[in-house]
Amino acid sequence: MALTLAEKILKNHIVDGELVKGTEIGLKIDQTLTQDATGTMAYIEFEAMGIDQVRTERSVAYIDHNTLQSGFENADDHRFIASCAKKHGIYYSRPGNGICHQVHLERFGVPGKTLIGSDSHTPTGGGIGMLAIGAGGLDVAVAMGGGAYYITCPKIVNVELTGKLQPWVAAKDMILTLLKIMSVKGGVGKIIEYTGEGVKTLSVPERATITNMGAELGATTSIFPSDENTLAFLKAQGREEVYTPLAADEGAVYDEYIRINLSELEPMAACPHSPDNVKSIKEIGQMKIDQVCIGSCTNSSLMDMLKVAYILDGKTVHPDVSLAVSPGSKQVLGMMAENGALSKIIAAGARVLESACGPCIGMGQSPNSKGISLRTFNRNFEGRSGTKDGQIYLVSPEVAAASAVAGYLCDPRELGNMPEFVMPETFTVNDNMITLPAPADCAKDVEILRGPNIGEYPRTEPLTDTIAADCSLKVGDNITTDHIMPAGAKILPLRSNIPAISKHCFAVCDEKFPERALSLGRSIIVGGTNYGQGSSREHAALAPLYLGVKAVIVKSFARIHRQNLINAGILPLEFVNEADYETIEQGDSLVIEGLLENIGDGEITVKNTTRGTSFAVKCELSARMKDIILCGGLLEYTRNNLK
Ligand code: MIC
Ligand code: SF4
Repeated sequence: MALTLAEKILKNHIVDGELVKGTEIGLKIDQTLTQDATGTMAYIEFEAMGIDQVRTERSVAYIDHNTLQSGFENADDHRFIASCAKKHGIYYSRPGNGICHQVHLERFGVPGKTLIGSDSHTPTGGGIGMLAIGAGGLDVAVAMGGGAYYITCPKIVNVELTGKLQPWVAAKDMILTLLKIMSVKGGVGKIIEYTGEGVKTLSVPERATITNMGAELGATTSIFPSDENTLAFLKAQGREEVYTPLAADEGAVYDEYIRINLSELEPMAACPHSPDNVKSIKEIGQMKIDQVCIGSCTNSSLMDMLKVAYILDGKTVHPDVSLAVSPGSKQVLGMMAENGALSKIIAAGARVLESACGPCIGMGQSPNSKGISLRTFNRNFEGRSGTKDGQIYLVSPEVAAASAVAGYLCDPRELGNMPEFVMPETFTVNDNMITLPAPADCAKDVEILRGPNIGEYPRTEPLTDTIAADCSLKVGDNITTDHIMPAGAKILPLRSNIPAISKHCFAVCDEKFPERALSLGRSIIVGGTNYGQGSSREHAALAPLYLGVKAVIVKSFARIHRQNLINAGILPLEFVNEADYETIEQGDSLVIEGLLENIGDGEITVKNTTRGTSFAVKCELSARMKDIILCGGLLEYTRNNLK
């Protein structure tokens, strides 16, 4: 039977279940990555599992998120992760070496392999034909220990690309266009697979921009074939030996088809506060801007930076605009220094930042009040920039640089002819910021360096047959993990300390929530559709767990967050009739009975004793997930199964 590329890789890695869409499958994971904001928890969890050495082909720990060291916390976390990496057989990418996804693509990714990462943008690896999936820290810890990673066998959407991007129109405009078509929930339960004549017109960095932002569609992952462009990229990285050509079989059948003609695309922007609120630059018009930020794992490759340098060359950033540039990796920054691009960017007045996530995760560069900020990033959720009323627009590097000079949102096609930007035949390779782990026979002597801010995994309990608790919070549709567990420079240093970070849970929606939940002891959250979209941060489940949340009842969930709730032993319940959402008010007392018998496939009745009403919810779980929930979460489940 003719297979799609994603199906081929799934088939090569399936260790549990069968390739039947909608059923749960377990995959063998070849590579893992962690970053520092999710990494400390992942290593605390790995330690709790009691495994000495990772059992993957390659596991890498990156430091890229929490690089602003305004207290001891982040530096302690970096030291902790470095020592765990050394002890357990993990490569360690030091702070300054770059953003995990950019560096992983450059130095470690292998076409046809599986990768899971404790970061939702792990699908960036799909740019070189990897099956790369974002997951919670605990799932990554289990995979590091050699355990399978479980997903619902996804539908496969074929995006057929034809034509070629016109001058000054970018890969970013393609993925923004797809977001406009599919929305932030259009990809849930799906893999997006790119095919067609247009594919070969896109370089690996361009493909990686597209697979990176596939995360915003809610997709399980996105993937491009591995072809001569992949070979050229790997060769330029001195890694051609890992290349294998990969593509879908002729006649492969997909679940959905979308066609995009690259030649017809134009510069686009995602308007506040959602990546799918996409309009063309023309439609938005000449809007005055306050800030421009160029970088992030979506758009910080050397190619992106060369374009920015070309646009800024000989110009000055507009006096009313602050321009920040963060190249994606030490390799990118180093090569920009070598080829003169960096000095052009500096001369124009850009504020050059270290190679890290930086402003993308609110680590500095928050815009002014009501400030309009153009960013080449992937998320513009409310408050994520660190300024509550900041107005964030997501654009291509071309739009960003041209607008930084103009002082208003402008179409880069106004710049006239575009020179051909070519990827260098060789990248400058210097892996001196990647520390190798200790040899396995010396590993037991490596001491784990734990700072005082590094806590423990919160206590979990086995599921009880009845949950009687009040609704401590009712929220609407498309709640992001940035609402549930905000990030930013002030809160991120608390990622290793669940009691402390829990004080900020839902701060964007309701600052009183943590206090209220704690005083209730146990409670239930009610939400709308696509609840938990965005980041993979398991803190969005661990903080509610610590605050006593026993169940979350919503219209629908985002994939990674639902899994994180299950992993934390919190019941993910969905309304059978969405209209019942309207019958509940915050503060209502709810009683859920018969759980032990009915979770898995049955309908469960929830009584609202405040209003004297009742409604049905469902909790579809595979047998394995049911066992996880019954024993109080994945950590307990893994411990039990290791015995
Ligand atoms: C993000 O972009 O939201 C993050 C920060 O990279 C997260 C991970 C985290 O919260 O640490 C993600 O995308 O998973
Ligand atoms: Fe870092 Fe932003 Fe990418 Fe998340 S989206 S990994 S914060 S650069």
